Amino acid sequence: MSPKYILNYFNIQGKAEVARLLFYCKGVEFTDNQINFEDWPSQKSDDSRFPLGQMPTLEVDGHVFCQSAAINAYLAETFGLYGVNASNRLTINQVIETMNDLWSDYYGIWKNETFDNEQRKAAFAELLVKNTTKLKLTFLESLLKRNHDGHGFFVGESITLGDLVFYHTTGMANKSLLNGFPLLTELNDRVRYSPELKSYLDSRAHSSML
Ligand SMILES: N[C@@H](CCC(=O)N[C@@H](CS)C(=O)NCC(=O)O)C(=O)O
Repeated sequence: MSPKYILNYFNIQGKAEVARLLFYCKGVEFTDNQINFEDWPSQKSDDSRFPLGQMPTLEVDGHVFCQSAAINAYLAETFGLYGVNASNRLTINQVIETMNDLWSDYYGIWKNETFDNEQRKAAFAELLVKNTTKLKLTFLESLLKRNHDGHGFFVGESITLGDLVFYHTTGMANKSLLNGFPLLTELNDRVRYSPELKSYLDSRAHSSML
């Protein structure tokens, strides 16, 4: 029998969305406990559910776990969505780390309070054409190309954690991030319209960020 899973997070995509995608991808039942920002202060100090005073947390049959990357890796491994060997996991982890680096550049601009709207727009535009951004995307496309010449997923025959992190992170960033990278663009669509995720993504209501 499948354990009883409860995923606690704000009602945004943020740091819990990859875990949600893992559940939907595998069709595993879970409680998606979305907490409003207004309700959070009164719950934050409940250390039986939030040992670090933060979310996401995952409850598995009443046992509580923190840290989104650890939760994602655990669910992916449990659901068979973390590749079939160390070499697959090496590829998946390279995807995850590269997306983390890309995202931290992007998020750094987003949360820079010294920028007004025009300056923020200009900084995003600059980031999109920066050599270091292109280098990361070129690297990801080269990883993708090693499997089915880039017309499938990062590893194996179906979606894994690497594809989900890629899809989720590019979805939070500007669409034009992938301009000039046709294989990565196709991968995004492959995940978006996959039979496993299509109906969830069609009806997804919570926004990507604050
Ligand atoms: N390293 C943690 C960071 C968790 C984190 O920063 N959570 C934020 C939301 S994304 C949070 O709970 N903020 C509310 C608070 O700290 O009171 C993870 O990846 O899970």
